[in-house]
Parts: sequence; structure tokens; C-alpha cells
Amino acid sequence: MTVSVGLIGAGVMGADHARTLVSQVAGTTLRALSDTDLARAKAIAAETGADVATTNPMAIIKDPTIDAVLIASPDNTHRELTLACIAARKPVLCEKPLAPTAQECLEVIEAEVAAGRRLVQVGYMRRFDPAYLEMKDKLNSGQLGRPLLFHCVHRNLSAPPWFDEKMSITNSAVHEIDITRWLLGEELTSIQVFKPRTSVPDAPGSPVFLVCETSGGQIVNIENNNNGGYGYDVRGELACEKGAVSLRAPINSETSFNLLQGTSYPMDWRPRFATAYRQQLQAWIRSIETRVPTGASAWDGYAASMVAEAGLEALSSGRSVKITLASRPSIYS
Ligand code: ISE
Repeated sequence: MTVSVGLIGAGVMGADHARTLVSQVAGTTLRALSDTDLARAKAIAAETGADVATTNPMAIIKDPTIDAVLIASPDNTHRELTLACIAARKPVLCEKPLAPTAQECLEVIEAEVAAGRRLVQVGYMRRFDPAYLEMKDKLNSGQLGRPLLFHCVHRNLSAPPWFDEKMSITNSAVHEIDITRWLLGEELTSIQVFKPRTSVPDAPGSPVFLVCETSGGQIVNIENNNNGGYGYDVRGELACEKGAVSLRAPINSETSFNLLQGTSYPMDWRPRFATAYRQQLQAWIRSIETRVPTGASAWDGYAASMVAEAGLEALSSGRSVKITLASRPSIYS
């Protein structure tokens, strides 16, 4: 079976997914692309061999020759497009976050439950990253004892002009929120947000520092800074009773020059998580063939956005906010 895919959104991530899908993923073909900018859609379609370029995402979702839909358009379009895919009974891989608010995510969950089967996968690609997978294996081996603390750092080079403080939590730190739930198998039960001093106060993407508690009593801290100034840098260290395990970013070379020895940082997340993106797409295509869902579900998408929303409340109130999730429908157990 060859899964024919339609892609919505041909910006940075959409273009990256299109290239990965056609060059590195088996069992699929990219049939159509949509973007609000037709020239951009046409350019990526020409580069990747897709037959159709359009500005109408609904035409892609309704096209009977398209089996599955990949959504990489802006966050505030995710809910409507995902709901349309569910209505068309098409498997959909929606970029994270599933939606910026928990209420919108619950609407997706309600539609999926009514459809009677899981159709939605959320693009929390770190679940497919070799470093996080190895961290989870080491934890699960029992060798390190129980997990106590998870320290996370997430820095981008610089925030785009449209980035705002809320997005530091709802768009960026949601990755750590999701990966913590996946890694520890615990829910986050409270969140507090601190704002460190910055050289440019209230600049879009200024740093925030999140401190969360989990249902298992672990503490998770997340430094998120979209204006780190030097490169894309994601770190994580899980401290356990008898040892600790840290992530290592892929390193391919080391330069010695001018009395210095060093490795380089990527400009953004694409090179750091290239393997994760590829494995995520491959697993999604395989899950469509086998009808066995994989990756982050709509429920996971809801849980991450719910924690992020509590984070926004904590940011504005300066207080710790308790997190209570809705009850989990049985299709997600
Ligand atoms: C961006 O949207 C992503 O998803 C990247 O993975 C993340 O590192 C970045 O902070 C987000 O803004």
C-alpha cells in the first residue's frame, strides 16, 4: 500500500516535512500541498514532485485521492483543520500544539471519540529522538533507581517578530511538557512560572523558567529562552536515586582553530531533531497501513496544552497553579 499524503502549510516545518517525506520515508507519496501563499506552495510542490498546489486546505482534506493529511500551518488553524480531517475520516498528523487552548483540544477529542477510532497523531517528535529514547530505556532498566528531578533547557537562537511571551509556553516549552509526561509516565499536577531578568525586557521570546510537580512527586524545571543568542540548544538531565542520565545532541565533527577546540550549534531545531522527524513520519505512515496508532495522541496533545494553559495563568498571577485534567476517554487508554 502507498499512502497518498496531502500537506497543509508549506512554511519552515511544512517544507521540511515535504522534503523528508519524499526523500526518506517509505510507503508514501506526497500528492498535494496547500499554503496561503500560492507561490510558496508551488515552489515546494515543484521541488518535491507533488501534483497539486493550492491555497485551499479543505480541497486537500476532501480530495478522495488523498489518504492522510499532514498539518503544518500556524497553531491557531490546527483545531479547525484537524476537525475537518476527522469528519472526512482521514488519519492526520498535526504539528504541535494540537491547539493553543485546552478547550479547543477537547473539541478535537470529542470528535475523535464520536468517530470511534484514533485518527489524530500530534507532532511531538521528540518521542522519536534517539537521545530521549535512550534516556527512557535507561530509566526503565531500573538501574538508576526512581527518577527524582528532570532538568530541562530549551534555547533558540532568536525569536521571530511574531513570537510572543505566551508562545514561549504554548508553542515552545510544550515540547518539554510532553516529553516529561512520556518519559516519566506521570501527569504534571502543578506549575509555577518565573521570569528571569533580561537585557531587553518583554522582548518576544524572553526567557521563562517553569517549575512543575508530577503526580509521582518528581520536580521538573524548564528553562525556555527563545532569544538564547548563540544557537539551538536543547538539554535534559534526569536525576535518579542512584545515578543520572543526560541527553547528547548529535555531534558529527569537532573543529580545532585559533587556540580553540569546539563543536557547533545548529541554527534551529531541524538539524537537531532530523532523525526524530524522519522516524515520526515513518511511524505515522506505518500506523496508517497497520491501523495501529503511534506517537502522541489527541489526549496527549490536550494534556500538554492544558499544562501550558495553567502555565499562562501562573505567568500572569505569579503563583503556583494546580492542574486537573478532564477524564480520559477509553479510546486513549
Ligand atoms: C518551534 O515551533 C518548535 O516546535 C521547535 O521544535 C522548538 O524548539 C521551538 O522552540 C518552537 O518555537
